Amino acid sequence: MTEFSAGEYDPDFKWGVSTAAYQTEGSIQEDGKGLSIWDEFSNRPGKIYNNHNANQACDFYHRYPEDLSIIQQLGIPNFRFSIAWSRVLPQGVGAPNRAGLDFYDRLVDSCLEQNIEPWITLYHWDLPVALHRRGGWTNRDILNWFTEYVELVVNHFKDRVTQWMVLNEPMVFTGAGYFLGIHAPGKRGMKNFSSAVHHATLCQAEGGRIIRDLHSSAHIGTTFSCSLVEPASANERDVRAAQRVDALLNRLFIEPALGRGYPINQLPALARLEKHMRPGDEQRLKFDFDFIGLQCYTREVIRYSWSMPYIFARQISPQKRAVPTTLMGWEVYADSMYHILTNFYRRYRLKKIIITENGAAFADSVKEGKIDDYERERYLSSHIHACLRAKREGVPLSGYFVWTLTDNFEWAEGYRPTFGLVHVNFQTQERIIKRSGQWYANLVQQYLSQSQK
Ligand code: IFM
Repeated sequence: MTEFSAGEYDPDFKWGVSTAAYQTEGSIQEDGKGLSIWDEFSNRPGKIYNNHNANQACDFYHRYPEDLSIIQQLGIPNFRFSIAWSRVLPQGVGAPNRAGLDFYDRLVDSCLEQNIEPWITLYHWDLPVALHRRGGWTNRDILNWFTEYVELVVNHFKDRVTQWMVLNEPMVFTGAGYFLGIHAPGKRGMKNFSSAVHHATLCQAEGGRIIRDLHSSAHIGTTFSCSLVEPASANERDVRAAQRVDALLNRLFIEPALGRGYPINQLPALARLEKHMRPGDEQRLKFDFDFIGLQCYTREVIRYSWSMPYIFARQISPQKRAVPTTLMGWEVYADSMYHILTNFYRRYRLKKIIITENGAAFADSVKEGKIDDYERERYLSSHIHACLRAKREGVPLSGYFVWTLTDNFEWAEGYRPTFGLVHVNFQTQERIIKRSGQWYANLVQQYLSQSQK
């Protein structure tokens, strides 16, 4: 059981769990939903581990009452989920789908009835296919499409929802989806990547402005994937290589929002972004978010490599370094969380940070109806301690959300890596709370009851 130090308790600290629409909802064509790029991509042979897809996923579309009652039973006060753009606007723009909005109405209302605060992410990677056909993130018109979508959703929910996040991990959906082609929509190359990056960064700020204009009491954030990046040696070439990777993984999307522009000095290949800039864009990239969501899972150790185009750097894999890893092959290294928090704070003096995701995939086994996932419990405990250590040292950290509530569809990795606090049997859809789920519930209760004293 985690113990906190005296004086550690912050009554406003937000403990939560995070999920995303595509990874959990299923029902990809039910009640008028349009298809998303992920619906299409994951149903193409050879794209996903074992040809899994999320056509049914956790069936959250029908089973959300059960999942919310698990959240309530665990006493977790905050629930982060995303809206599937093509469920509410099947063509991406134009006529809204009443049944899609009804679903999220039921979800939000059930959260509120159970005293669970809903946190909405507007975009967690599931672009409507109809917009992809028109160029998707590579087409600057996405600014207008995104505006229409955000206005619809914010106007619809602003009477009930205060907590908003614009994008989830833009580095991942642009990098994996538009440069490497391993995520939807499977595009590759610098041209696709650089245009997607610039348009996503514009939408990130524009989304913030729209929420602010329509909903004066909203608490507005956006989320970034980030990892501690360290050079493999003190050799200058490795140090420089690590700086380039840091610019790509940790600086690319936050710095323009803060008014610093793209980190081109640190990573010269980003100069390609300038081709997409129009007059006034530098200003439009900025937005003063109320909080920054950081999502940190691991660290990267980097060495110089002449053969990697643009970045001239290569990761030394955790397997090669013989360090402990999760099922994703990511190093387990809790200090990464501490350093990310202190580095981001030192570098940018952010006014408020929330860890909007952290968690781990380990192999679980069900024995006599129980899952004793000690490794996940240790991972979460050490990372939460790293967070609280940074907070004690003055980092304005005001929340922590576990990724994720239930085992779910882990993108190109399918259902193999399980991150959930709750096990899902994907044949029967039966849920079992894991040991780590109960452990997290106890930790949250302990913290909340102490902070109310
Ligand atoms: O499952 C993902 C999530 O969608 C975004 N952040 C990282 C998680 C684990 O890979």
